[in-house]
Amino acid sequence: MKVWRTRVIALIIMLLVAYVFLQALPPRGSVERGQIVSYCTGDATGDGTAELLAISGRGKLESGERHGQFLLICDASAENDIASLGYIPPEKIRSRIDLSSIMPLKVQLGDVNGDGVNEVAICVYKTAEFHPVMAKRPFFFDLVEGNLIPVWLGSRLSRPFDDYILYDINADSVDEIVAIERLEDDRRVIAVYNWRGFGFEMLTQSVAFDGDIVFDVQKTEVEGINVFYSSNRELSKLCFRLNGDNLFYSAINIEEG
Ligand SMILES: [Ca+2]
Ligand SMILES: [Ca+2]
Repeated sequence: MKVWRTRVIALIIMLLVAYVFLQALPPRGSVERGQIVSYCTGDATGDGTAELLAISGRGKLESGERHGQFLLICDASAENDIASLGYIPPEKIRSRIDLSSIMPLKVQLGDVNGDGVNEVAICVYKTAEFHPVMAKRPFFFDLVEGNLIPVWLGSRLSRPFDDYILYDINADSVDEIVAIERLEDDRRVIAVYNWRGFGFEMLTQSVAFDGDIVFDVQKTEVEGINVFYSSNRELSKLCFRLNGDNLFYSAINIEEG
């Protein structure tokens, strides 16, 4: 009798452990944090409510940079789920667009043409008709009824770029493209582009830098384009601002840790 009681208690404990374990697993159809390559939130459709846009997938470029396969259109509240649960639950995913043929690396929202509605900016990795090598290219779409409608599928900017953000640097309520570009001698410049109705035209660019530049992705109180610059094992933070048509920067040294 005693043996049976012990076995029953052991079985109940095992079932409880299994139940707790299954509860902790993401439900079927959810997208885990590790599968999210890039995401942003904002009003992607111009209806006054925010969405969360995410690129999901497990691809990797030769450089080690991650790329995805899908663009997910989700409820904006999915941002909290990514932080608290570690995944986007299936009921928050409204649609899933297959972009595997253009290898998406990054998704951003910004109004680059000044019509008051955000465009969906997707950095893709692909060849172009007149530039048949694999490279990062800036694509812009409108999101209409769950479909991506091309606005401008750029084959390139002025030079190969490492990364770009959308930022209204001249405070005219229209976002500019701000790109970290590579010169032929491998130095970097920050270049700013404006929409001109048929494409983007360079507004201004910075001096050239001997070293690596990456955007500071933390939202900071400092107005301007904030980047980290590392050169000769020294790390500094640079903040770029426009003065007239010229791009100036101030620098703060940071202890490299
Ligand atoms: Ca727009
Ligand atoms: Ca602007």
